[in-house]
Amino acid sequence: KPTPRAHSYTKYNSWDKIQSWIASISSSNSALISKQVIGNTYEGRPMTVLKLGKRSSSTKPAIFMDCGIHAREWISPAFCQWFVKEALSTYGRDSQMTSLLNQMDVFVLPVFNIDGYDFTHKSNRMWRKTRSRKSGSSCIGADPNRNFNAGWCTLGASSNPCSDTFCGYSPESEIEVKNVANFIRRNKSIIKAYITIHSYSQLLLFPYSYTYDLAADHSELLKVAQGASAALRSLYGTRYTSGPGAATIYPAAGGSDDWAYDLGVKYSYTFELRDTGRYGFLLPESQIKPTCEETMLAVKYIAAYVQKN
Ligand code: ING
Ligand code: ZN
Repeated sequence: KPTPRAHSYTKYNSWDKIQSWIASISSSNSALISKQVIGNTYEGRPMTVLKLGKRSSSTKPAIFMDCGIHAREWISPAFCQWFVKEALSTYGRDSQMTSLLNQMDVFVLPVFNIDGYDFTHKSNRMWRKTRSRKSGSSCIGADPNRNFNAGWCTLGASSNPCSDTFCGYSPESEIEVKNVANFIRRNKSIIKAYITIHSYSQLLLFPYSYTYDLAADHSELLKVAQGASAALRSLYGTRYTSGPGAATIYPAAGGSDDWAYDLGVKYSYTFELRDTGRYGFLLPESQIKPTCEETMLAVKYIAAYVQKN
C-alpha cells in the first residue's frame, strides 16, 4: 500500500487528486462536513457538494459557493479547496468562522466543470467550456456560464457551437448546469447567498450581466461588494473593482449569478480573482496562497453580512 501524501493547497491539483481529497476530508471531519453527490457530469464524473457547518437540529440558512465553472481558471478550484481547509482548521479558533458555521451551512462545489478541468490538465490548457457532444456539430462543449436560464443567449453569448461562449442548445442543456440549478432550486428556501469563483481580472461582480438595468437591490449589493473588496485589499493591497456585470466587465446572458438572483437569492456574486492580465489564466502556483488568503477575507465579509441580515 503506498504511503498517503498530504494534499497540497498550494498546487494546481488534478481532478483525480481533488476527488481523493473530497473523499478523505469529508470522512475525517464528520462533525463539521458532509458530502452529497448532486449528479454526474457529461462524461460521468460525480459532482460532489461539501456541506460545511456544525450539525443542528433546526434547519440552518446556507450559502452556496462553486468553483471551476470555466475549465482553464485553475485558481478557482484552488480557492474552494483552500476555503474548505480554512473553514475546518479555523472553526473554534476564529470567532467569525465559528459563528458562521454555528449559524449557517456553507455548500461548496469544488469543481463545477470537472470534464473541462480534467481536459485542461490532459490536452488543452486553455479549454473553457464543458465537454458535451451533439450529433450535427463536430465542435465540443458549451459555456456553462452562458447556459443558465437568465436572458438566455440574448446578449454576449454565441449560438455557434464552435464558439467559446456558446450558450448551448437550450437553457440547462449542460448536465452540470442542470445539476447545480436543481440543487439550488431544491434548497431555495435556505440559500441566502450564491458565490461563484472565476478568474481573472480582479473584479467583484453582481447582477445584472444580461441587461444594463440595475438590480432591485443594486445599492445594497454594491455596498457589500465594496466592503468585501476593501477587506480583500487590506491584506496585500490587491485592488478589486466592484459593480454589476454588464457595465463592469461586459454584457453576457445566461450567467449563474443572474439566474440565482432572479430565483430569489439576493446576495449573488461573481468573483474574478487575480491577476489583471500579466499571467491571466496561467497564474503561477506561487500566487495561490496570497490569492486565497486575501479572497478568504472578502468571502468571509460577505458571509458575515449575510449572517446578520
Ligand atoms: N468571466 C465571466 C464570463 O462568464 C461573467 C463574466 C460574470 C459573465 C457573470 C456573466 C455573468 O465571461 C470569466 N472570466 O469567465
Ligand atoms: Zn470564468
